[in-house]
This record gives sequence, structure tokens and C-alpha cells, in this order.
Amino acid sequence: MKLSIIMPIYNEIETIAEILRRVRAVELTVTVGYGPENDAVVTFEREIVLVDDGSTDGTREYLRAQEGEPDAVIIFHEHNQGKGAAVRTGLGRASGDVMLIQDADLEYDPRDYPALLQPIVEGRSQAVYGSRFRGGPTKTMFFWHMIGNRFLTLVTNVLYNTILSDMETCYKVFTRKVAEQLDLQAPGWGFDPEITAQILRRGYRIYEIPISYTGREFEEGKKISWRDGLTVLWTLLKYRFAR
Ligand SMILES: Nc1nc2c(ncn2[C@@H]2O[C@H](COP(=O)(O)OP(=O)(O)OP(=O)(O)O)[C@@H](O)[C@H]2O)c(=O)[nH]1
Ligand SMILES: [Mg+2]
Repeated sequence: MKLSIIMPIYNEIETIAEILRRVRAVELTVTVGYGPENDAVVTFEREIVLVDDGSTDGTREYLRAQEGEPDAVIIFHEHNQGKGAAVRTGLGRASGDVMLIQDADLEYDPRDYPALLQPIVEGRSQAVYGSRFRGGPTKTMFFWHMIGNRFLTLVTNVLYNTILSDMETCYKVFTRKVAEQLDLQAPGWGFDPEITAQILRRGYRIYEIPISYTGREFEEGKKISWRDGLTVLWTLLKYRFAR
């Protein structure tokens, strides 16, 4: 089986080399079964789909130098379009059996990949989210961000009748079958609610796994703001009541 790691990248020159190193360092091995006699080990081949979203800080030049790496597919947007557009481009080029979204900063930890892949390998789910709010090791950060996250997840749960704990997580993992049923449109921060809404509306139950999270500070490049929350709310409502 092959895992396609889709990485949307916009002005991440400080972290791109290190996140790539970490992504390549993890072994994609999942053990399934109940005890030594039944155990089977599934190892994934790795494909990293790097989508530069019109970076202007040297990230593009860094990625140019990566061209030709056998495990990487590199795509350049001429202009900045937003995370959603970058992920969509990446999904269009991914050849794996399973897709995983990986931001290009260091907030999430690729060592969580095997745990995220486990329910898919065991056939328990077609879509898995890594949750920052299910008891994994987390750097404690901003109160109002946590409230904002909880609120957007609560709205998702009410509208789509589910019990997610972290709709906005970057770690979204899903099979090719799910990917083929998606019709993503949102260019920017509407990405997370849009993909969540579409997965749920197509009848899939999302499996959640606790993950670790080390949020970055604003001085380190944190860019999200409360206004982005309005885009998210609108997207959730639109997909619940449209069509
Ligand atoms: N901010 C931003 N990120 C983009 C864009 N296009 C692609 N990305 C990438 O999308 C991922 C998520 O962006 P982040 O800025 O880390 O979003 P976040 O984690 O919600 O918020 P911060 O880490 O607080 O900025 C990163 O890998 C970015 O490089 C864009 O237009 N704007
Ligand atoms: Mg981030």
C-alpha cells in the first residue's frame, strides 16, 4: 500500500527542511491482529506531494532543489491561493491508496502516522482524524483559540450529528475511495469544514485518534485569526443545508 502525504506550503522556509526530514524519518509500519500468531505487519510506501502555494520567502527555491527526489512530487502555484487550493492540487496528483494532510510547520508530529493509519489498515474506517483534544501530549496554548476550536467543532457536531472533538485538526487521513467522492471548492480556510462536511454527508463515520501537538507562537509565524472562523461557520452551514 502507498501513503500520499499532501503538504500545502506557503512561506515556510524556517521549517520546510525539518518537516521533510521528520516526514521521511518515520517508518510507516502498522501491526494488525490480536497476538503473535495472528499479527501481520503492513508497511506503506511513501509519496510526499509538496504543493508550493506561491511562496516568496525562498521556500520555492528550496523546493526546486528537491526536484528529482524519488519519493517526492513537487508542484508550484504561480500565485498564492490558500491552503484549500493547495491541498486540492495535491490530491489531484497523489497516487497513493491513502491520503494524509501534513502542514509544513512543526505543530504536528509525523510519529503519529502509524496510529492514524491503523483503523484504515484494519478496515474499521475510511477516514481518520488526529485529535488535539483527546488526551495526547499537547503544548498548552491560547485560551481563546481553544474556545474557538471547540465552538467550531460543536457546530459541526450539532449540524452533522456526530461527536468529533477536533474538526479543525490538520491530520486528516482518508482512503482513495473517499478522496474520489470529494468535490472540494473552498480555496482557503474553508478547507477543513468543507472536507469534514463532505465526508460526513457521504455517510462516512470519522475515527479519531489522540495525537500530540506543539503549536507555534505568533513570533514563529502563526497566522490564523478570528476572522478565519467566520469562513468556517459559513462553510459548515452551506454544506449542511445546500443540495
Ligand atoms: N497561512 C497560509 N497557509 C497556507 C496557504 N497556502 C498554503 N498554506 C499552508 O497551509 C498550512 C496551514 O497553514 P498554517 O498557517 O500553519 O495554519 P494553522 O496551523 O491553522 O495556523 P498557524 O500555524 O497558526 O499559522 C501550512 O503548511 C501553510 O504553509 C496560505 O495561503 N496561507
Ligand atoms: Mg500551523
